[in-house]
Formats: sequence, structure tokens, C-alpha cells
Amino acid sequence: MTIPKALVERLAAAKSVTVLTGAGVSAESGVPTFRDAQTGLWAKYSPEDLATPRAFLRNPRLVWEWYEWRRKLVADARPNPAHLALAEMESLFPAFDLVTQNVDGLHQRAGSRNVTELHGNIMRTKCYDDNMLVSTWDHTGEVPPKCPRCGGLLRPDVVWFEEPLPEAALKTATNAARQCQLFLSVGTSTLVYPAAGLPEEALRSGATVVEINPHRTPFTDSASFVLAGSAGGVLPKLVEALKASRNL
Ligand code: BV8
Repeated sequence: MTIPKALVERLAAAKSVTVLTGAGVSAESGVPTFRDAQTGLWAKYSPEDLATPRAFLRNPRLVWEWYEWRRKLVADARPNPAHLALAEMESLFPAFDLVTQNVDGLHQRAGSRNVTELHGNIMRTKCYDDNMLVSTWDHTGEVPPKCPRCGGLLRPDVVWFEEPLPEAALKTATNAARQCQLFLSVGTSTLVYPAAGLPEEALRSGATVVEINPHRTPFTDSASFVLAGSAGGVLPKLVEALKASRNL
């Protein structure tokens, strides 16, 4: 795939860039995308039946074990060229904001420093009752384990469906979408709100919006540029084209 000349020019001229990533960016690290995560053991459940407070209260053991399974996948995963290209991009612009829907922490492990996690992080655990983070607890064999402070059930520190996003993260992400000159929407099905509204927000604020995804999404027809390829294939090419345009 060649990067359109008009896009390279916008990239080279951009002073502020915001990137929104979804599960497609981690797919090449072997982390199933959110909807693919239903392969194998979980084929019979839909994400909305596992990633909601009601699902957890209905069957805490099942939901805890699903996250344990995903945590193991994430722990064994390594950042891929897409994560590394985004980490390099951070130093190539005066203002660069990376907003992720992913809960796997791979952007941070790739070296990205300014990461806004809209949906939390699967490697963090908190108490369902007092909402406080818990780093250690007694491994009594109970599933889910209990909060050492109040005895409540422990849960992953992620945002479930029908739960509000962290206010500060959503504010940062919305400002970053409104204030950037260039917005990249990478590896997301653009289905889950309010994150899915960010590309539109950027477009409305006058930004050039690029969608990078091997498949179409509900946003594809609105994008200024559509690069129909994988994140791991396209992002390194974007970085190379940018550096070449600046003779870096
Ligand atoms: C909220 C964390 C309001 C958990 C996730 C009733 C009540 C309240 C809200 C609602 C409601 N009904 C609907 C809603 C809104 C709801 C929503 O949008 N539902 C959808 C299904 C319609 N949203 C919410 O509930 C949000 N909260 O609105 O709260 C509120 C306010 C006040 C008080 C109370 C409530 C919360 C949403 C967050 C849910 N948590 N994740 C966990 O991970 O376990 S969502 C999860 O799916 C992801 O985090 C992500 O955000 C979302 C979409 O996933 P994607 O990242 O896009 O991945 P997906 O698999 O879908 O797609 C992968 C893409 O990658 C594809 O396009 C594919 O083509 C592409 N791809 C594949 N390979 C590659 C690739 N691209 C590039 N390269 C590749 N190699």
C-alpha cells in the first residue's frame, strides 16, 4: 500500500495529532479482538453477556474466569509493529494524544507515554463494592477473590457495558479529538459509544480523519482518507513517509 501524497503532506504539516485505537491494533499481537474473543471456550457467550455488571452479579465466577483467560493472553502478548510505530510517532509531533479503547496495556509496553485508557486496564483489579484498586489479596481459592478491605467481590478495573467511562479520560479524549489537526482511527469497529463518537467529533472540529482498518466500519464513508490495511502494515509506512518528507 502506498500512502496518498495528499495525506503525507497533511501529516508533515500537522502540529497536533490524535490517535484512537481499538482491538484491531492488538490483533497482530495475538490478543483476540473484542468480538473475536468469543472464539473457542467463549463461543457461546456474547461480549455483552460477559462484560456488564449484571453478568458479573449473575455469575461472578464465569466473568472472573473469562478475564483470567484474557489476562493470560495479554501477559503472554508482545507489542507489535503497530504499537511500536505509535510510540515512535509520539516524538514526531509537537502535540500527540493516544486514546485507546484497549484494556491490554500494550501501548505503554511499546513505549507510548501519553496514553488515555477509555475502558480501563485488564491488568488492574478493583473491588466491586468500594471501587478501590486492589494490588494484593489472599489466594484462598475463592473465585472471584474477596476484597481485603471490605470483603466485597474483586473485579477487573475495566469499563463494562452500561458503566460510565472515567470522566477525566473521556474529557481528555474529547478535547484531543476537538483540538487536533489530524485524527487517526485505527483498528476499531466504531460501534461502541461514546468512544465511537470521537472520529466524528474530530471531523466536526475540522480535523483530517484517517481510518486504518482492513474492513469497513460505520465511519468509513465519512473518513477523509481510508487506508484499508492492517495496523501493523500501515502505521510503520505512515511513520516512514513522514520521516522521509522531513528528510529525517
Ligand atoms: C456508557 C472493556 C453510559 C471491557 C469495552 C444501555 C445503557 C447504557 C449505555 C448503553 C446502553 N445501550 C447501549 C449503550 C451504549 C454502549 C454501547 O455503545 N453499546 C454498543 C454495543 C451499541 N456503551 C456503553 O455501555 C459504554 N458506557 O455508555 O455509559 C452511562 C453514563 C452514565 C451512567 C451509566 C451509564 C461503555 C462501553 C465500554 C464497554 N467496554 N471494553 C472489556 O474489554 O472486557 S467495549 C469493547 O468493545 C472494546 O473496549 C471496544 O471499545 C469495543 C469495540 O471493540 P473494538 O476495539 O472496536 O474491537 P472490535 O472487535 O469491535 O473490532 C475490531 C476492529 O479491528 C474491526 O473493525 C476489525 O476490522 C479491525 N481489525 C482486525 N484486525 C485488524 C484490524 N484493524 C487493523 N489491523 C488489524 N490487524
